[in-house]
This record gives sequence, C-alpha cells and structure tokens, in this order.
Amino acid sequence: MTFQPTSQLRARFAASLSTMYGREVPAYTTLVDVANEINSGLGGDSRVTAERHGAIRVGTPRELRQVGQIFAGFGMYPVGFYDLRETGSTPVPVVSTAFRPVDEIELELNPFRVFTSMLTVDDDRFFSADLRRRLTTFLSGRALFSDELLTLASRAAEDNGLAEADADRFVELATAAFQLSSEPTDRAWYSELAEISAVAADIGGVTRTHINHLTPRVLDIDELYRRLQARGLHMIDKIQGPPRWNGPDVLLRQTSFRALDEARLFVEPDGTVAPGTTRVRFGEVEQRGIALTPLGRQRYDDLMAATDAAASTGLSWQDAGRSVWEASTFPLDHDGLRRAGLAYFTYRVIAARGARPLSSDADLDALITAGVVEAVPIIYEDFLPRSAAGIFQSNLTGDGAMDGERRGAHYDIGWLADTLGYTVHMPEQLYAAQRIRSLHACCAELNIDPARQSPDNLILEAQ
Ligand code: OOG
Ligand code: NI
Repeated sequence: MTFQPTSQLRARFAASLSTMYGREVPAYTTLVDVANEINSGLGGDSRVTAERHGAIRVGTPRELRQVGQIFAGFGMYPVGFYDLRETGSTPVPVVSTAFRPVDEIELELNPFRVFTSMLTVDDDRFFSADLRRRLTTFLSGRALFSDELLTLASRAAEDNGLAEADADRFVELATAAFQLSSEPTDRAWYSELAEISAVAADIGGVTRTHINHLTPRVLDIDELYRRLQARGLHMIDKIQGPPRWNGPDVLLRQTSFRALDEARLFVEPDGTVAPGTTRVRFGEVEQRGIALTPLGRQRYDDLMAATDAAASTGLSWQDAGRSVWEASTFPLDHDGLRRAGLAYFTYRVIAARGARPLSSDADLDALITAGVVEAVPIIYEDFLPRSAAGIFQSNLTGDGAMDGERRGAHYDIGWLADTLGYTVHMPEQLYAAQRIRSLHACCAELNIDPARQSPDNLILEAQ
C-alpha cells in the first residue's frame, strides 16, 4: 500500500475543502474561476493555482489544542499571534494564529494555511459572569472532533504521513469536521450571543464548527475586483492592505465579497423546528508580495497611518494610499528594498564557476551587482492583523457590545504556545532564518567569509 507523505495529505485536504466549499457557497466557484483566468494570463505556476488559505473559529482552549493536533497531521504549525480585540474599529472577541507549513520546501509543495481564531470567553468586556458560565457549559458539552480523527492526526504527525487507506479516511474526516452543520440551532441562544457579537454567535451559538471562507491567491487583485463586480458580486468597498502603486507589491492585499444568507434550521422558543438563515460565510481573495523586515514593517505601518489621515479628507482608500505611497521615500524596486534592509530575500549563486570571485572577503552587494549572486524576494506567507480585523468587521452585522470599563482578559503568544503544546513561530524569525541559511550556503559555495560581509548585510543579520 502506498505511503502518502504529509505534503500530499495537506494538498488533498486543501483540495477536498475547496470542493466542499464550492458546493456550499457557489459564489466561491466563480471567484476561483476568475482568479484562475487572471493567473493563467499572468503565468501563475502550479503553487499559485492550488494556493488557498482558510479560516476557522473555535470556542475553547481545548478545541484550539485539538485543531492544532489535526493541522500537525497535515504538516501545519502555528505561526504568529493576532489579538483582534482592539485592532480594528469594531472589537472582535477573538485571538488568532495561523497554521501553515514553516519549511520552505513544504511551502513549495503546498502552502495551505488556516487562520484560526478562538473566542475570548474569559474577557469580561464582552461576557458577563452569568453568560460566561452558560457559554462555558455549552462549549464543554460539544465535541467538534472525533477520537478517530484525532488519532489519525497524531499518527500522521508522528510518521510524517499515512498509508493510503488511513490517508483517505483522515482527509475525509478532517473535511467533514469543517462542513456547515445541518443540526438545528437554538434561536434564543444564538440571538443572545449575537447581541454581543455576530462572531460570538457563530462560534458559541452552534454545536459544530465550519470553514468560514477559503481564499485563493491571485496575481492581480485589482483586475479580479473589477471582474467580480462586473459579474454582479457585492464586493466590500476596498482592498485591504497596501494600495496599488508604482512600486513593488509588499505583504498582502485582500478583499472579499459580502457574507451570503445560507439556509439553516432553528429551534424556535416554542420548540418547533423552522427554516431560517445565517450570514457568516463569505468569499475572499488575496494577492501576496514580498515579506518586510521589522524595519520595513514599521515603514509600512507609518504609511498606513498616513493613508488613514489622507482618506479622512474624503479620498477613496485606494487614491489616498496611492498618493501617500508615491509621495513617500519607500523604495520603488526590490533592489532598493534590499539595500535599505526593508525586505527579506534569499540568495543564490547564478554565475558560472569561472566568473566567480577568488577573494574570500568579496562583498555580497558587489556580487549581486556583478551578477554572480541573485537576490530572490521571499513572499509573505502570513496575515495582517488590521486586514484580518477588517475582514471580520466587513462581514459582521451590527457593532456588537463591549463594556470598555471592565478589564480585558490577558492572552499572549506564551499562553498560545502552552495551550497548543507547540512552539509558536513568529513570521519574521522564519523569514530571517531562511535568509541566513541561503546566505551561508552562498558564501560556502563561493568560498567567501560570511562574517566579512558589508554593514547592510550585518544589519539584516542582526534582525
Ligand atoms: C478570519 C478573518 C481573517 C484573513 O484573511 O485575514 C482572515 C475569520 O473571519 O474567521 O481570514
Ligand atoms: Ni481570510
């Protein structure tokens, strides 16, 4: 029987969720078709065509830990900690991480990632003691994942894959765990939670969890936005993240179309079961650019703040962003980003053997200029807290309720690591490590001393 390695399990899982989500939310299929049209016109490779991120939401640390166990079976590990309670203009009562492959070879094989949020039940600003008690009872009474699924996941994680029959079962059970439930929802309970936040109701008002959206990657998001609008899809009013401008794509640009009404059964207060609708799922698409160093990220955040100020004078977000970015000193090409230490690259030797330097203190920058070494941009594989909050918000009905006078519960990356039982990597550490590995490999191949590199390189190395 053939053994299926983790990367294959992950690719199958992403594809199987995609098929299911296309059946559940037909507009998703339109989105994927249009994204494929654009990508194939722009020479997208097989990684980009298959590339998706998903989003799920759970209610308790125990559920979060189990989700982590399932994703580990697919070679996906927690990266980043996002606290969305105060990130956007409307508070969202969740903290989040992203499960994704961390290794560049695994990313290349299949980069599937899932943005995963947990309801902050312990936060007094959202939940009173009485509601918290009832919510905790409700959540501890449900089982989102079967023992069979969790056991297969642990085996897959331990053995770095599964034999074919087990692999089939693992993918089938994992996909089904994120299917929209047909079980009737208690109307009164759902509504009580919805008063606080639509997200609280979506997570804690039902007995199951579900995939909330599945996002393809597109190489030209502005073109996609136009084409979807032309097809009559109701898009949110902006593309989140940096604007389209005359410099390089950085980080992540995302947009979405509005949540759609989906039929669901409700148990009414009088005990009868009646059809109703919920509006919790939506379509999203993203374009990815180069990963920024902490220095670059600081510049990015400053430009975003300046864009807010410019947009408040009545310009559209895109027009405000473009004028702010184009008036700034943010570098206009990858080379400029690299020289200023604002973005991450890997390095590889491209010159033939005879054309290589003989001196052991050759400068990397000079080697790049001389065409001996090539700097390849590292694509940003993660998320942006502000865009994530924006995506949540644009799909919430109502502002929800938060009592700012009460104290918020404390959650941080250490809490997350303890809860999951895994190290939580920070995105920038992964990019920096990847950069240094490639730099050292290059130096070894050229027989030059990595310690004798130019100050720019050392600045980057220290980050
Ligand atoms: C997650 C929203 C965040 C993104 O792409 O930033 C997100 C959710 O709605 O559960 O998916
Ligand atoms: Ni998303």
